[in-house]
Amino acid sequence: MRIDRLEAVMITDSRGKPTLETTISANALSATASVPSGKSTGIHEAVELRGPDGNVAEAIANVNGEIARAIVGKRFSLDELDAALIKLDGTPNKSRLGANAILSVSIAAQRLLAMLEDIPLWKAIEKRAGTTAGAPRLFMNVMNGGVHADFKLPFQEYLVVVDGTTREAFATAKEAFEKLGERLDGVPMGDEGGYAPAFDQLEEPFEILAELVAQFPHTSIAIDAAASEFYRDGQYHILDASYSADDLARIYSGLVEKFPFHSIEDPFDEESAGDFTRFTASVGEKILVIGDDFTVTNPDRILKAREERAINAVLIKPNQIGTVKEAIEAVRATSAAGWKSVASHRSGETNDTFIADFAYGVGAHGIKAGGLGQKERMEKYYRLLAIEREAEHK
Ligand code: 2PG
Ligand code: MG
Repeated sequence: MRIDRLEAVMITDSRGKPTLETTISANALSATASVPSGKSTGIHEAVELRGPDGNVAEAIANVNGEIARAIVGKRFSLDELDAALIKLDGTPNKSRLGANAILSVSIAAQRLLAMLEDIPLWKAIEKRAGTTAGAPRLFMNVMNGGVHADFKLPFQEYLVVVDGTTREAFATAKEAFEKLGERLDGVPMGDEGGYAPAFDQLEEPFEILAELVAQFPHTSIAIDAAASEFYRDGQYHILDASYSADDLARIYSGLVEKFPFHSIEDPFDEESAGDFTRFTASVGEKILVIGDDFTVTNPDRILKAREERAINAVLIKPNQIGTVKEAIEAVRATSAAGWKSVASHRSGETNDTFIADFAYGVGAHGIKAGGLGQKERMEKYYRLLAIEREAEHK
């Protein structure tokens, strides 16, 4: 496609923080994309360009200036465009132009090409990635803790995992979410649209979740520990106590024995590969051990994790790496290791639903799109439901 126009503007995300929305045009058609923002970010993530007060003025100026000058009026395939953006930035972590600036262009272009080809976005992603599309399991974050809720709960996310068609899975997840709401009446919402209760016993949220999922078929539970956030001076700090990695592994193993677990994400600090490896060797037959901050959607880091046999599933967040091309490569590296991919939103979200099309298009094992208490999260579920209808009528 030959790009005719490119323009970024500032919008605000679900936390009220600024982010960018970029519109790209070709052949009298336009597509828009906006990018999310994480709070528990991995240290090896691509760099989100922000000013000291969190503004994205420079990232917007980079899209409207340098990037527009480099791509408007020229013809690109999607992979050529992403490669050109990576080259133009010239840094290993996209710190010069900003991964937020680059990703907004990369996603908008992917969306525009699907429009030009008159196919659904998920279909265009399936074609580009060479994958088999299909409905992801829903990993719905029903209780928010960690940095997403002032550590009222020690782990960052307590999720209900539901298998099945999106229609069935969403109906189940919604009913479970509402049931939990009756129990946690009056409890505030956390960053990802789930409940943010405070319990002082580690097992209490798991007892509630186990009781909840026992009422529904095809359900299990999961956590994102986001352990880097409570790791200091070689110790893991949970509910006023501190634990070594071995102690923490024993805690997780005890929970996995007792409750119907599907997965644990980032069980240890992002730099503690050896602890991941030992833990995966001991529980990897039973549950998924998912890397997020540990792998940061980076194909090289996924390859390294494969050599170390550190995990057996990978969280895929396009904004951790900065282009759709590299996010697809991360999915490929994950599959090549024989591992599962779970596509994920960020804790600061917009109404953009790209991640739903991405998850469906690459046939991801699951998707994390948050709780039902926030519009930005609901949009992803509505899009998944629409995709399923599109796929049925093709
Ligand atoms: C995570 C994410 C998304 P954040 O850790 O998996 O749920 O949180 O966007 O804050 O990194
Ligand atoms: Mg995570």
